Amino acid sequence: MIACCIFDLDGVVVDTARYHYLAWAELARSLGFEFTPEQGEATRGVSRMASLDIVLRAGGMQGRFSAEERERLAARKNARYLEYVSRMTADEVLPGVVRFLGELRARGVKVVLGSASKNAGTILDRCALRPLFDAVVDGTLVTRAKPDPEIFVRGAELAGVRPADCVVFEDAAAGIEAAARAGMRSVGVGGSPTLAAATMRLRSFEGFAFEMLAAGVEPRS
Ligand code: B16
Ligand code: MG
Repeated sequence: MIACCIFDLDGVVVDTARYHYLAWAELARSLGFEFTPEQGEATRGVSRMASLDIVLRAGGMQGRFSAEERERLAARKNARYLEYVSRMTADEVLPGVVRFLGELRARGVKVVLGSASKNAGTILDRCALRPLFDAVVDGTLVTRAKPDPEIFVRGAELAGVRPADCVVFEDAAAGIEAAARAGMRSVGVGGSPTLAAATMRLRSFEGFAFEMLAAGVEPRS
């Protein structure tokens, strides 16, 4: 039975990865090196401080900064990121998402957000998505990042649903692993080859319906 669907935010509901990338690339440039889009892929689904480590490693600058300096660098990136987020609109919600979330709720399936981002609430409000969710678990509520299952376990608790009755939608391999460790099924969204371990795979929510999820039918694309 499927009683609850838990959605990652970046890469599943909205494409904020490009804003994360732009903000990290600007920070890298200010430190004197280029951070390429390919290198940016490794920050997908990864926490803010772990992403900073990826950026600094790409510039050969790991170990150069104190804990305080690292906090300041991350805060600078986040301020820039929030400038991009403040210009987001509901048009940036990925295709088919709003319809699918509405379909779930009409069937009495709980809809929960499970994102590593500390800015998830701001993004939901910018994109007028908050009323579509029964519960929100974000980076401000958990201490352990994916692939730890904490985010999803907390989401199931808030929804009052057993992990075995939850399905997680994720675009990052760490999130698919977190779902498995939480005892949940998973849907890998977006077509990355790193999502092979997911229970099923989906390119986009366009044309995707609850019956297909319940039957485990992957859309042809
Ligand atoms: P913040 P998700 C993740 O969102 C992003 O994919 C990742 O790039 C980012 O570093 C992380 O959130 C933390 O975000 O700096 O806003 O707290 O995919 O878990 O929704
Ligand atoms: Mg994601």
